[in-house]
Amino acid sequence: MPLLTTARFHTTVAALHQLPRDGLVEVAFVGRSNAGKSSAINILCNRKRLAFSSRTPGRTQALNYFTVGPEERPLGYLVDTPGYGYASAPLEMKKTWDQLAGQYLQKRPQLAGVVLLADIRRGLTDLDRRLIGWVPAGVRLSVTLTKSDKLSREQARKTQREVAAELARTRPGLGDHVMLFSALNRSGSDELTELVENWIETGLPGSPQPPAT
Ligand SMILES: Nc1nc2c(ncn2[C@@H]2O[C@H](COP(=O)(O)OP(=O)(O)O)[C@@H](O)[C@H]2O)c(=O)[nH]1
Ligand SMILES: [Mg+2]
Repeated sequence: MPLLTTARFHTTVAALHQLPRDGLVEVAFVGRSNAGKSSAINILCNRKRLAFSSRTPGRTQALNYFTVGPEERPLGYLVDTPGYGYASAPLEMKKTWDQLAGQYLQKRPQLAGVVLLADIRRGLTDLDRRLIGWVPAGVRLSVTLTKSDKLSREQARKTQREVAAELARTRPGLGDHVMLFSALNRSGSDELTELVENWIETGLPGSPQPPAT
């Protein structure tokens, strides 16, 4: 069975001390509120409402964990993070984001990779750039431009090239990892699935491979 289709809800983490302690690798999905994080997780896992597609952006201020892998031998977690950049979010909420998701991204040893999702119509924003700066050098990072169905193929490719060029200047190799994605028509979903599965299967960069069973 394809790895991500085994995904099931594990837990909601509202404070750092609640993070799982089992050491399984994690792949985090990050991005502005409304960028399409939950929709993308649902598509990758081939489930309609696994990650709740919230109609109230900025409301879900917690990390949501989904387990992947066989029931008896879980391989890792997908982590849906709270969106940032919700314009009318009270300051308290913004602080919570920095303390929880911000700290999580910067300090989590189990973090194997980060998928940053950005609405293709907006491109990268300063909040996205700030977040990219937080991802430690050893953690893999990929940028996915969501809602590609909203632009013509030509316009989408143009934005992809522009974002890639900017990222290539920011972080070595990152320009090669800009993908186009649509939860509406599923374009790009095979590519993103493959990437995330690969990150989970290969584990933490630099760590030994799990023994073959
Ligand atoms: N047209 C289109 N709409 C999308 C796509 N992905 C998400 N949306 C819509 O954008 C809104 C926010 O999506 P959601 O997944 O909840 O974003 P999140 O806040 O980042 O988790 C919802 O109304 C989705 O239906 C996409 O690929 N294409
Ligand atoms: Mg969401």
